Amino acid sequence: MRPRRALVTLLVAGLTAAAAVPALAHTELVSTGPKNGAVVKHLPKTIVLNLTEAPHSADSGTVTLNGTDHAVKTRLNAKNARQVRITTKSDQVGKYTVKVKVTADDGHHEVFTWSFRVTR
Ligand SMILES: [Cu+2]
Repeated sequence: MRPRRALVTLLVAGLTAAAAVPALAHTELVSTGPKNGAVVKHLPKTIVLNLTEAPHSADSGTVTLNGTDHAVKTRLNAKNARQVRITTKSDQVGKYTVKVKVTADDGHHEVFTWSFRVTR
């Protein structure tokens, strides 16, 4: 009987430790606007990235077309800290690649990349 009691104690300790982890969270991708692979008629004035957890900071964002960055400003949405917003300039046709760097609450640097196309 003694070994079994020891095992149960270890399991309870393990569960308690695991439950404490999400306080400082890594963040994961929920969705982007436009979506990866989307075809749209105009470069949106604002491009968004939605995450599972509010990051500590949105560090940079680029919206690249043929080597030129069309991003103006990258920041966290003041009304929704899980959303990164990138304002853009100079609507042109072509394939854009978006790259967003954030620092999660757990201190990890994370990079999200996707692309979409503008045709008309
Ligand atoms: Cu992490």
